[in-house]
Amino acid sequence: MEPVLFYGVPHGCSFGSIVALEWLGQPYRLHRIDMLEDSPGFEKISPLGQTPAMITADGRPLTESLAILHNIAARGLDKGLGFAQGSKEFDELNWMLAYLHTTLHSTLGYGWNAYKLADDDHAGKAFLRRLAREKSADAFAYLQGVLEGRDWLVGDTKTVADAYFIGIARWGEDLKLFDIAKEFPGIHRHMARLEADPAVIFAHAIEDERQAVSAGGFLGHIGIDEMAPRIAA
Ligand SMILES: N[C@@H](CCC(=O)N[C@@H](CS)C(=O)NCC(=O)O)C(=O)O
Repeated sequence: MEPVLFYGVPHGCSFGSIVALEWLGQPYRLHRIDMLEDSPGFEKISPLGQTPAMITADGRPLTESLAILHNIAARGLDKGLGFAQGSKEFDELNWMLAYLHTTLHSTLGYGWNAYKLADDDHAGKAFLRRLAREKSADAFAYLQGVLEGRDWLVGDTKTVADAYFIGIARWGEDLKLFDIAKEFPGIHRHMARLEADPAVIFAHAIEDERQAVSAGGFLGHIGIDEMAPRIAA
């Protein structure tokens, strides 16, 4: 059976997994999780209630972006989405994914955490936003250096790292921390290249519930009850 990806709105990091699935071009379905609402039953697939989560083709729940992206990359070696484990290129891809998650995602995460504080905790919010700006400025600056003279984050083709990047780099402006075009033109250039990609246009349309044109793999959304028989015991 085709895998199912659970993606989160608004603007979850699961965006990258949707893009990667589109690049892969193999059949898949989606399930939408509104992160601002309760999602009964989702805890059976993602115990922490976080997206992305996947039900693999053989019915196993799989959480964590990096695990899901590596699952997709392993099925897309022929397309250059990932590399054979043990190769230099695989190490580079793994390094970049880890950097994007543990540094860029984490530092921007301080900004999201500011929204979890009480409305009147102005000092707490200001502290978290300052931390987010300072730390993620360093993270963006480093990444901009990596991108210098390159078209893609790793190797000579787009990989799952580029897919993950475009889902989280947008937070710099979502959180009103930066004017990316002015402050990080190299990051802006890479974002603009990816924003023109049909898979990224598709993922935006899915998040925004607009008409979405798939490269062919998307078989539609599926309800959580419909999935129950497909999940391995
Ligand atoms: N370590 C997880 C983190 C995923 C994560 O932070 N997901 C966010 C959206 S970007 C989420 O689901 N937030 C809702 C929540 O934590 O309740 C991963 O890399 O997949």
